[in-house]
Amino acid sequence: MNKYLDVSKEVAEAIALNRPVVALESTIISHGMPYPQNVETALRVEQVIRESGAVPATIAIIGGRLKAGLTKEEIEHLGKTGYDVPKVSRRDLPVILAKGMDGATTVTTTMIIAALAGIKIFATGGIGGVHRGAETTMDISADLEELAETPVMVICAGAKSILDLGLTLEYLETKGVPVIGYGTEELPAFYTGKSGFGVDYRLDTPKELAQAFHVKQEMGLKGGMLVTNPIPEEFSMDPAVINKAIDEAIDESIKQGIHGKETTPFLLAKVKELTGGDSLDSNIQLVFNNARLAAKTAAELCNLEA
Ligand code: PSU
Ligand code: MN
Repeated sequence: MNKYLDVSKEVAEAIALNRPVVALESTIISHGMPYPQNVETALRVEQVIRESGAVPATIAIIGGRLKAGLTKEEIEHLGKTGYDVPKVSRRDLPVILAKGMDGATTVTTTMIIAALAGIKIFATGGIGGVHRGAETTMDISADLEELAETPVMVICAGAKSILDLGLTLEYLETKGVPVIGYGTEELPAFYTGKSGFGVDYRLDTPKELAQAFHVKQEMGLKGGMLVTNPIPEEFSMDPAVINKAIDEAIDESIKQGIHGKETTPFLLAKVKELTGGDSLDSNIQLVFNNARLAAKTAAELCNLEA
């Protein structure tokens, strides 16, 4: 066990008994949604995972300790503190731990901590990727490098078109990360099921997802797998409305000179503001949808590993 890692009793027992566990990230709590919807969603998504037969492991850094499995109080603390909790990516880990600070984990650091704890399936909303204009800014999320390195399956609703989705797919191809569409041949674009870009493979059942991941592990190929699960039709947004908001948010971020780790949280908040909260409802629903698929896939993976 890593010396900086604390795994909650419930999560440790489930792992030891080969029972399904699903990792959840905490930047979505502190930086991805406003309070109190962030805390409500974080607690409800844990409930959804339990109802689907798995144990949730929400991941964060508390007092300089890597945590897999948070208490309700810890989730509330992260949600209430919001932007004042540092957003922690791979490069931030050493200093945050050395100083004994709290941190919200992104997809990158949630994958790192999940892998240290022995958790293989992780559900979230959207991942980071290659930003629009990256050819000059070089703003490419560390999430993509992590998917190339760390053996965790990330189940998301694709990526928001705050990113350059075409370049994000090219980057993942170069890095050898399989991009799977769950029940679709088209990469979902978070708020809508349609991006106009194709995925690498379409798989249609949790068992097929687990089998593909299992083969990758048995082969000893490093890195994870990206599963993109379209938002349910009834919660998907009008592409014209959401794309207009995204374009405006990006213009505003350029005008204000936003850069680095602030970019993604700024764009997420701005899009929410411009769409009057409709995007938040969609965001919450797609997280639940991903959590259900992750729980079922984790159960199938346990069967294969038994
Ligand atoms: N995209 C979303 N919601 C999020 C994030 C991204 O739609 O909450 C968060 C995730 O934690 C992701 C991180 O890992 O932002 C990526 O940040 P950056 O682009 O700075 O790498
Ligand atoms: Mn960035």
